[in-house]
Amino acid sequence: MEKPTADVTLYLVTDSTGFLEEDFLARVEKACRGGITLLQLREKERSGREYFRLALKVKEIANRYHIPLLIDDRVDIAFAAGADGVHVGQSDLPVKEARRLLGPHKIIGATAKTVPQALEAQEQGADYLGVGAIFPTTTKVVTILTPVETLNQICRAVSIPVAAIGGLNAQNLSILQNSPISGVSVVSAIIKQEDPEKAARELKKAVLSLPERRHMP
Ligand code: TZP
Ligand code: MG
Repeated sequence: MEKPTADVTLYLVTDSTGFLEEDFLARVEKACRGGITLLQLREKERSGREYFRLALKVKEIANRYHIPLLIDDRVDIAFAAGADGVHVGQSDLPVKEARRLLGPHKIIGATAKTVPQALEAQEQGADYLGVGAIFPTTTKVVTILTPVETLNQICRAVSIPVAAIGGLNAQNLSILQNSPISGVSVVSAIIKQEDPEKAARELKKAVLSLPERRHMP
């Protein structure tokens, strides 16, 4: 089994809150059509059973577009649903344990807000890092703002791809002009837009034109 590539260029993190399931799945599919390169199913309110059920449906869509699907927080659900990996935060299982459970062929992403956290995640076998929040966000999350300077220091400290996250959209992306990030991770800027396909396409164009972007992997 080959390990899928963690291309974080345009990384959609989902939030199904407030959408009927059919609409939510249609939005995910539109985002896939719009050119997202990586997808994370992120559910904070659902039971394990419901998270799993939705993961199977989202996996079916992601497969059709050959986009790797990661599951937020839950290694068990990632494994059970046959997802391509997991994204763990600082209060979830350590990267090392997630790696031990999932094996070498799955993608493991980790949240890092400081250089030591970033180095630790890399050392434990993370494939990429999510760093933020860069801007205040309207998505339900427990986070603090990460200065762009810290983001840049993290990028320079590690050799794995870094995705910036938090309140980012095509209009404010220029804040990352001098950042050696590999991509951006967004929720609202795609999933909550009237036309997620168009939103993804436009955002991707903006990401691809960031002058310091590091093309990884
Ligand atoms: N982690 C830091 S900010 C955030 C997460 C999951 C939410 C980002 O959502 P949005 O809507 O792109 O600001
Ligand atoms: Mg998490």
